[in-house]
Amino acid sequence: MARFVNVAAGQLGPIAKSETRTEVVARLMAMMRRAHADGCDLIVYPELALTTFFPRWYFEDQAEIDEFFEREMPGAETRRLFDLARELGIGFYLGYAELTVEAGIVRRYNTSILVDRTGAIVLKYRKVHLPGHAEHEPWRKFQHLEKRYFEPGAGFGVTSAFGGVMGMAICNDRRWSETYRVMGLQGVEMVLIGYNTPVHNPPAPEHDHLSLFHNHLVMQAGAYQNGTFVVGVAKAGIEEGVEHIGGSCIIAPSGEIIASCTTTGDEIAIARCDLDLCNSYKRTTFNFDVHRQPRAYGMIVERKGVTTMADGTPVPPKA
Ligand code: CDT
Repeated sequence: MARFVNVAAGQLGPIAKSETRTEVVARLMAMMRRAHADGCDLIVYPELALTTFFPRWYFEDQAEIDEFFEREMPGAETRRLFDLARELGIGFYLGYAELTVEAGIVRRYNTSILVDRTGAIVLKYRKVHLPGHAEHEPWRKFQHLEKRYFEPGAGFGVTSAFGGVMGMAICNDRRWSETYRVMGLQGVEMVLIGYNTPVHNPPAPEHDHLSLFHNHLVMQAGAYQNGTFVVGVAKAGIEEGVEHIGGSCIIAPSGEIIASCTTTGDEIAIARCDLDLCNSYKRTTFNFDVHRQPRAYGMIVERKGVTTMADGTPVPPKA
């Protein structure tokens, strides 16, 4: 029997620093209603979808930073989203900043959750690849302080939901082939990814004109090489003076983009995904059990990175 998931990429336009959680949740709910009216089973929202992308600023006051974090999920403002999901019978992926206390220690993560049609959280993921830098770098036009404000998560789990095997990643994770492969080895059939990607990369401005190309390149490769759907969803547009790419899209296991957003505002793009399309890739070209050679890949986990350039000079630590 065919297994279809009707999925919506729920792209957000910019969120101002002054915008309240209540206002943002109202935007998310409006998109959820639209996705449901269009017959969707699941809507995917961006990374850090409840606030502006605050790691662009250096804050000294921890209390000011913690204003951007959720202490419970659902919390007072987000409960309405869960209630609507349950009422409509639609699931969602939501990215947010998570503050939690583990064994008496405060921990902060860049997190996403997958919520099923009953409003239950069925999977939680904490961003592994935190980009940017940890120290104040005022020379930049804007900063990227994820390494200061979050700690990395532990890994990439998957779960059975929506009739298939679902996995999650967050923004910078999508640039790393390991992200998809670890989930591919667990049989993932749909990888959900929210992102906030500035067009301008201060340490490498020569890449700026390629930012949309790279966005699609990495997600299309991840989909094809692992025989999985990928749903990539942006917070787009000019947010607090910083331009972010859109380019939200749904990618088939063939690597082809089958639906995409065309604006940089609040917009949904929808695709009817036949999860059984994954099988022809997983059973042939990317039949891991038949073709992979783990003996040859030891360095992937043994070595973290290259410390010396081809000419013998140290790799400069640019973030
Ligand atoms: N949010 C996030 O992870 N953004 C990064 C910007 C890095 S600049 C190349 C991203 O990978 O899109």
